[in-house]
Amino acid sequence: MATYVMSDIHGCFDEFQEMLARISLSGNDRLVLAGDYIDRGPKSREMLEWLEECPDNIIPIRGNHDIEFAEYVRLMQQIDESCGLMTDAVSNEDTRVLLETLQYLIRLRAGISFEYFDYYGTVTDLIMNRGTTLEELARWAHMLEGLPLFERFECSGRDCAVAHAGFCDEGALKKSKYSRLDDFCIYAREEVLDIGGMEHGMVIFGHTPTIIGDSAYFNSGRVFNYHDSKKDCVFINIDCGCAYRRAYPSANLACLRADDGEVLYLYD
Ligand SMILES: [Mn+2]
Repeated sequence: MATYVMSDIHGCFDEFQEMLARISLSGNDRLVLAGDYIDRGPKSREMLEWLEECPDNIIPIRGNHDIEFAEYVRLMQQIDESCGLMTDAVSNEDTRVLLETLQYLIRLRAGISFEYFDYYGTVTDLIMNRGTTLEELARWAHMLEGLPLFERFECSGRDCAVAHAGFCDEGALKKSKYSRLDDFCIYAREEVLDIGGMEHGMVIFGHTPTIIGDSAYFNSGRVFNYHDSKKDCVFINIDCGCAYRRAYPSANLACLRADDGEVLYLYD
């Protein structure tokens, strides 16, 4: 039995499927997905549909894009109610009207701060180009809101945590700018290396792609690995920026086997 970890698929559904085929995950293996399933790449819908149906040995956890998507859907539902639109949730036509109403309110700056609504255009694309209904959006929002923030397990003698952006002990959280562990797990950047981790631990995360030149995690689209000898904690950033491949040819999709640290890359 092996435990694999992937992160930041960001709508790169075909690449994800190809990696799944390559590792030929058996029923005894586990695959932990460290969040950010949607946005940027072309196939958010396929990714969401796959997540809904995925078997029990797949453990998806929550990323910032996933929770923000759910918030956009909740905002649409609020507008539906407060404007008395009576949207037929199974009608794409009605869902379009609801979206257009919300977009109109945003242009009017009608009292609510909406400016980041659908920042990546995924909700709009799903509705306008992929026939998506409010019912489907609400179902996906519910699913994403229910995902855990981290997965913790014992791995080759280490206390291992997989979380979207990083992980830290409750005690160390006070030293960060985040008041809740939830936010640290989803949004933290470079503070993960200073504040995060645990004694004899291993933190596997994504969120900051290793293709970004000025980041502490830069590693030319390869997995970033760091051992903090004081804490004896290993930090592994597996977000190799797959969804950025057009702009960054070194971007990649990585799959880590946590048991022995072996990394499989989609592109050589
Ligand atoms: Mn992220």
